[in-house]
Amino acid sequence: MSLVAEGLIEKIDSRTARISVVGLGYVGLNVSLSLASEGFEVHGYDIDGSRIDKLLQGINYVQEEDHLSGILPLMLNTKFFPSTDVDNASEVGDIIIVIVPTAEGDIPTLDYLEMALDSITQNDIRGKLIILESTVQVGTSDEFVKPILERGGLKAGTDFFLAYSPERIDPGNTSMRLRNIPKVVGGVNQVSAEIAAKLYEAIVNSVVMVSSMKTAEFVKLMENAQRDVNIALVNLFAIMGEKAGIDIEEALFAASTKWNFHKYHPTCGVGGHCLKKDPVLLAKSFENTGIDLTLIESSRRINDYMPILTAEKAISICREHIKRDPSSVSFGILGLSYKKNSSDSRNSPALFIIERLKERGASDIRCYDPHVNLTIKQNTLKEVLDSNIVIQTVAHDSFKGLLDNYQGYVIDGTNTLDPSEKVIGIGRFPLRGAVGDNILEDHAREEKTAGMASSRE
Ligand code: SAJ
Repeated sequence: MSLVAEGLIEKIDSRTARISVVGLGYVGLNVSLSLASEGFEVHGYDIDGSRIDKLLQGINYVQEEDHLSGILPLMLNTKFFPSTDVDNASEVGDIIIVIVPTAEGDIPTLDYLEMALDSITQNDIRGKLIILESTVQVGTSDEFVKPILERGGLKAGTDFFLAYSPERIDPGNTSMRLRNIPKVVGGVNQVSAEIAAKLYEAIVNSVVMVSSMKTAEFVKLMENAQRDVNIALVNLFAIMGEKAGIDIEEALFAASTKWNFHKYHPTCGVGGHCLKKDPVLLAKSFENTGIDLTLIESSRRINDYMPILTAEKAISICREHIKRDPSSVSFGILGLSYKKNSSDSRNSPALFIIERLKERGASDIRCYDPHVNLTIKQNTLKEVLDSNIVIQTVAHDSFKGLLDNYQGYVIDGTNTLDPSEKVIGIGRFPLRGAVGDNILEDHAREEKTAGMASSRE
């Protein structure tokens, strides 16, 4: 190992290495404050001045990561120094971690990454370690990042060190924090990976080194593509159940008694930032290779269809049961975020359901979600419960029991309510007694187990 590399390792061991983190979203802020809490001097950079202003006032703007609110004031201006002056990142830091967005909405873009790299190359990066955490197509670190950093004639792996380590933070997941989520790390060469691993060992319980940056990039995209495809498969099972008059939750409950059946739940849609984008990035990584990517692409189509299917259930209730045109029926949307107990509304199924209802003539659509401060106008809970049809799109803990006395029709986009003549789920039918009761307990037990399993990691 070169003297320079040994010097960096020593600085990490002695906590004298100065760290620059470029990009202070929920991941960058988590990484910055974790490193600062471990004694490193961390300079956090973001081009968004309002974020820096908030941080300088000790305000944590990441609602889901409220545990950071207690840490920020303790670290501010002692170990954590927020700034908008990104061009300074590589002047100040021995190690620069780049965690900037790689999508505009759902559209992949490297514009922010290029801006960050242009700032980093304003200064001499010799002897420094640069780590990319943002989710990117396979090959981006080698074919996009490395050439930009080598522009001045430097050689990655010897003049400076370069690694890739995918972020895995799940905002709001209190049982899985940065420390207990294994961190995958790949380097442009072995020594780069070793230095990056040494840094992460200070803030995570386990580091998983892989043999290259593209392997680490591939791991991240695999994780989310696998999840998206599995959710699509269970949604397909639910659509089959609708056709055959088979209750999907009863069938899933029975199937999951097989030792290696992995259970997912059909819902009104797959929202969020990760699962919409990452499978697309994986497919784009292998387009023009001749590989048949239909599985990934058709899974996205199935998951994108679920909000349509949910909205159409409400439309058919208007026609077949209420016997009124959708334009003269009121719809209540219970839930605007994309997953349980989250305030994040990115790609929420609710938004696509509302869009479809409007396309089908609905005009009286009322929304309520106390977790979400969306720009779209929200109504009161009472107004939603006064609707002719309620569509529950997410199973917030705070929604438990809200519909117990509701007399109208319910479309249960969460499959957590007991189905009946007036409570229509996704691939659900009124059940015989026993199995129905077990299913709800099963949901709760499964979520608890999942939480416990992950906290054991
Ligand atoms: N969903 C279903 N059925 C399921 C599971 C999820 O319809 O069986 C829906 C959810 O309702 C939500 C969407 O899919 O709308 C995404 O849910 P998610 O639990 O995958 O949550 P995300 O999108 O926040 O995924 C993140 C990812 N984390 C990172 O990329 C670092 C993902 O890899 C994690 O597996 C996931 O959190 C998690 O496990 O919580």
